[in-house]
Amino acid sequence: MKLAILRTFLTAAFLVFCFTSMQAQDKVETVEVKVTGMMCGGCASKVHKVLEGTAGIIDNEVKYPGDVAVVKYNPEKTNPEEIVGVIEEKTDFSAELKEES
Ligand SMILES: [Cu+2]
Repeated sequence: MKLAILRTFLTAAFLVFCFTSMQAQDKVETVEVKVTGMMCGGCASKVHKVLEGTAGIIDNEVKYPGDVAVVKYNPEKTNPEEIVGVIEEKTDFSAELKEES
């Protein structure tokens, strides 16, 4: 009888643990930024490196040709406007948010 209670308690504790560790994970959102002015793959990798070094950005892929940066970020640490600002400030290219479709 006691064993059954203990087992129930352990199961419940385990589920709570799983739930809290899921909650603790970083939130991730994705934004697409149109980057204008890139002339080659080297330009794209420059933008990539700038984004890589920016706080709150988890992952990013800069496409050339295509002229778009797909940026995964933590919405608690940065936002799309800031990401656009960083590209404009630290590279020679212009950036703007892609229209949501
Ligand atoms: Cu280039």
